[in-house]
Parts: sequence; structure tokens; C-alpha cells
Amino acid sequence: MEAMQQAVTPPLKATDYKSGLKPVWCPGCGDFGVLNAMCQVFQQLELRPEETIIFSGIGCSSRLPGYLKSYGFNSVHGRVLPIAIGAKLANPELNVIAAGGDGDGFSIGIGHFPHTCRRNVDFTYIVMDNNIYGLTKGQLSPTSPAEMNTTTSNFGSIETPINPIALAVGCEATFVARTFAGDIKHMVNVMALGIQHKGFSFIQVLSPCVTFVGKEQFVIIKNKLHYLQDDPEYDPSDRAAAFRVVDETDRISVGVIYHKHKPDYHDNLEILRQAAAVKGDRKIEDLVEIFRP
Ligand SMILES: Cc1ncc(C[n+]2csc(CCOP(=O)(O)OP(=O)(O)O)c2C)c(N)n1
Ligand code: SF4
Ligand SMILES: [Mg+2]
Repeated sequence: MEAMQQAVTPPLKATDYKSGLKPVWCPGCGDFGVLNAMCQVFQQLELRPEETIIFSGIGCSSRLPGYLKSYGFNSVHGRVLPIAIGAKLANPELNVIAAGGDGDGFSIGIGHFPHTCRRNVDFTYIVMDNNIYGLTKGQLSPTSPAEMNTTTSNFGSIETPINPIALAVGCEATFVARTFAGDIKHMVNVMALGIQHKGFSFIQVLSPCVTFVGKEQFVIIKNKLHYLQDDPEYDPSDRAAAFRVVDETDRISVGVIYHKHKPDYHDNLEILRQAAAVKGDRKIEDLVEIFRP
């Protein structure tokens, strides 16, 4: 009997997930931490580069796909979510990750966010939130705090900022987490949980822009961190508790803020398919035939 020959691919190291392209981010930018954390997560979860794709919009943070060894697509400003959803629907076997900035996700792209949350397609969206438009040189973003001076708000912003966590929990996202670019270990843990979650997972990474906000953003955030995993009272399945986190002003809670088990889009599609096959006169396959040109 012939011995079965199995192709053995060696396990990859975290550094193997770097593309080799040198990041053009400013020295000290929080996005370096995000890149390093992602390499560690990919290694930990043994994601194969050829089975993984990272999408992004436009911004400093959206350069991320170029620095990772996987499939990548630096798309157009604000459109990362529908593009990522399209890829997952076309090939459910792919590990799909979307990434971008606060401007990309919550200014031009915000219309896609509620629908992505409620649709619950199985992929992860990582927003590197620096409260500013970094790439275009420091304009006000939808997450800039009210008092923040920027190149377009010289005397402070007069608009109420968007709270991405409130938005995600309010729009029924099934996994909502926050982490900090200055804590690689925490980012790795949170990202690993998000990627393993079956359904849409949203992760806000507080990722300072050292050039247009200042390097003190690291210290200000660090001094306010509250780690939810160390809080025995905190229950991430409690939606009311998640909304209390949203209202915090004196501290910044990080970790898994909300987590709910619910059928994802593909599960629901399969349920629908079966129901249509049993109940309807026509099967889904028949309908496909009808619409075939
Ligand atoms: C349709 C369109 N509008 C505007 C721009 C200009 N633009 C490029 S990046 C950007 C904002 C980037 O901010 P953010 O998403 O927060 O990323 P960061 O650079 O802070 O990481 C804008 C307004 C563009 N590229 N395309
Ligand atoms: S401008 Fe800000 S966000 Fe962009 S690379 Fe520099 S520090 Fe990072
Ligand atoms: Mg930004």
C-alpha cells in the first residue's frame, strides 16, 4: 500500500505575517501596535495568509493591509464594510477582516455601520480610533471630543462626538469590544476573541495620532484604563451594563463590552433556504433558474 503523502506546511511565526513593506506611519503612531498585535493574533489562531483577507478604506490606519502578509485590499474612503461583506458572502471560507479609521468608518462610511451590525455577517471590523483625520493632516473627526482643537476647530469642536461603542451596542452588534494600542497583550486577547466570534465583531482600538493629537494621548488614555476582565461584577451579556460603559467619563473601560450568541447571516440564510424548500412551491434553486439570463 502506498504511503499517503501529506503536504505539511510549517507553523508560521508572528513576524512571518509581516509583508516586508516598511510602514510609512509617523514614528510612535499607535497603528504600529495594532499591526504587531494582528501579527501575533494571526499566529496564535494559525490563520493561513492564503485564506485571509484584510480590507480597508482610506486613511493612515487604512494602510494596514499593505503591511500584512495575506490578501489585502486598500479600497475607497468609507466603503470598507460593504466590500468586506461582499467578499464573505462570495466565499464564506475566507477569514475576513475590515480595518480603518474613525473618519473612514464614522464620517463618510457611517451609513454602512448600522446595517453591518444588524446583518451579522461573520467578519471582524477593527477601527483605529485616533479622534482625528490623520492622513489629511489633522481635521476634526466624528469622534473628536467636544473640546478638542484641530486644524478645522481652532477654538474647540462644538459638535457632540459619536460614540462608536454606543452605536454598535444600539445597532445590535453581537460582539463589541474596546482595546488600546499601547497594550499589545490586551489587543491580542480582544482581537482573538473577536475573530473567533461567529457573526459580526466590532473592535474599537484607541490608537493615538502622535502628530496631530500628540503623544500625550497615550498617557491620558493609559491613566484612565479600566480592565473589564478584572471586574468580577461585569457581565458582557448584559446589554444594560454595556450602555453604562458608554456613559463613563472618569474612566475608559476596555475589553469585551457586549457579547451575544445569535445565528449569523449564513445560518439565517440556510434556515430560509430550508423553509423555502419545505413551504414554497418553488425551491431556491428553481428561483435561481428563473433569474438566470
Ligand atoms: C471620497 C473621499 N473623500 C475624502 C477623502 C480624503 N480623505 C482621505 S483619508 C480621510 C480621513 C482619514 O481619517 P481616518 O479615517 O480617521 O484615518 P486616519 O488617517 O486618522 O487613520 C479623508 C477625509 C478621500 N480620500 N475620498
Ligand atoms: S499622521 Fe497620525 S495617524 Fe497618521 S501616521 Fe502620523 S501619527 Fe499615525
Ligand atoms: Mg482617524
